[in-house]
Amino acid sequence: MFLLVVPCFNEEGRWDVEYWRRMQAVDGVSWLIIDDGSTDATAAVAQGAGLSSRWRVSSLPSNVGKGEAIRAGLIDALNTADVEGVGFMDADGAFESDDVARLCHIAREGFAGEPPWDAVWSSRVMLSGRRIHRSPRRHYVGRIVATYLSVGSDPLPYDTQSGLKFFAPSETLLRCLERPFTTRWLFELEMLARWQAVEGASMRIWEEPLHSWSDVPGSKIRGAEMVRVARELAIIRGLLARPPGKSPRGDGE
Ligand SMILES: Nc1nc2c(ncn2[C@@H]2O[C@H](COP(=O)(O)OP(=O)(O)OP(=O)(O)O)[C@@H](O)[C@H]2O)c(=O)[nH]1
Ligand SMILES: [Mg+2]
Repeated sequence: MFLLVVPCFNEEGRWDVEYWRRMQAVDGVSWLIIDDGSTDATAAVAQGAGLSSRWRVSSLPSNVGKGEAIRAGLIDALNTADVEGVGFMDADGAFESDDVARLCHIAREGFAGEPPWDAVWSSRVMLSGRRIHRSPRRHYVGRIVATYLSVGSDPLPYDTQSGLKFFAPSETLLRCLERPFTTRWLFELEMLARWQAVEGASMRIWEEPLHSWSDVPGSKIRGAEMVRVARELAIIRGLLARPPGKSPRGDGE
């Protein structure tokens, strides 16, 4: 069974009952909805949406931010019996159930492969024939940020900020989640830096292009949160910086 954490902050307005019905029909996936101190009726709509025992809602007393809500959810998921994989997915309806099922399948095989993958991350790549509806502005901002972070660090996945990711349960993953994240929005990158520190090697990530993704209106990253993201970018760049003299291949060139 895979356990996916869904961070929610004031998602009442974007909640789509039919969408969550489709998600709950995905085989082998259980859901842990984390209501992060919402001030609207998110908790109630999420509670009402559960169709089986594979759906759980947990409410945090106050808003701690996406990274911390996911950290709490992943720790909870890793302590749940019979999990073969954990992960998280945005609550805004951007991902389709077919992709969730497909990536779950890839993760299931990859986590058991030889050598095993540590994680499967979705990627919003506008390949021909896919339905990736992302505003050009957000796409180009994303590319600039990715380039900024990759200069001077080891290679990063193409799309580090896509909100659907799976991880194989492991002691290393638990250790990466032990301490609170410094960042709210770039915690996945903090996880990569922690992984490197714990394992002495990069997280082995299989990145899989999505078939569908849509930019759902009502983004929470606006105004002051934009300023916070800019600050977090500088923090992350420091965390990911390669020690001087070390090439991405580690041969000192
Ligand atoms: N736990 C928690 N989750 C949050 C918070 N703010 C936003 N989220 C969740 O984070 C996810 C992504 O938020 P969005 O507002 O869709 O972010 P976005 O700017 O549209 O990002 P993309 O969808 O990746 O383009 C959603 O599941 C939100 O509910 C928060 O303060 N706490
Ligand atoms: Mg969104």
